[in-house]
Amino acid sequence: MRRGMLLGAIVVLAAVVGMPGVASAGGGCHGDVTENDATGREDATVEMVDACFTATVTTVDPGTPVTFVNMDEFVHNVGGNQWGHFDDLHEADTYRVSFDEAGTYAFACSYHPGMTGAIVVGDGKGAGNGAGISVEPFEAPGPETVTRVVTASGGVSPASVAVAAIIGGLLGAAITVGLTRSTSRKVPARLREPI
Ligand SMILES: [Cu+2]
Repeated sequence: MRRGMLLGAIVVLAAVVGMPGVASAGGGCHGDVTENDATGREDATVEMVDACFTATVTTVDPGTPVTFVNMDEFVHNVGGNQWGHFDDLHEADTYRVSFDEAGTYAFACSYHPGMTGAIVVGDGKGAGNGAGISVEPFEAPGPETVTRVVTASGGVSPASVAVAAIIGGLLGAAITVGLTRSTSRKVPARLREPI
């Protein structure tokens, strides 16, 4: 009974955390909610399969490392609240994180609608944010072990990457100009006078 209510709250929480993103054609998670009780285990794995986090909800003890692994041929990411791996995870890429404090840690992939989930740590009662996690440095597997293929049916299209790069470049230029201007305003006038 209480577990059912908790699960409902988690799904709502995950939906709130979910960000609008690039939806691939026919993409998104349309599967049922799945659960994995990994309490008492030394580690847990959340697979990204068919644009779904599987299991949707994984329960672990505090401090248990959780490995996210992308089983799809297209990219995903793991966006949490002050934690996560927001860069693209390609096929076979993994992201490992340990949740040190009890809480409900919701997450979502920004590319795929409905691709949400949560890690319930301990009794699930806690802030559930990045203040209580430890992350191992991300290392992409070498090219000899992974064939990275972004298919037309999933992931980011080259066009959207190009648009994002242009927008990023413009933003960077605008910030640089802004910083330069604000810096020049801070210099006393007498120092800017020719000697
Ligand atoms: Cu995704």
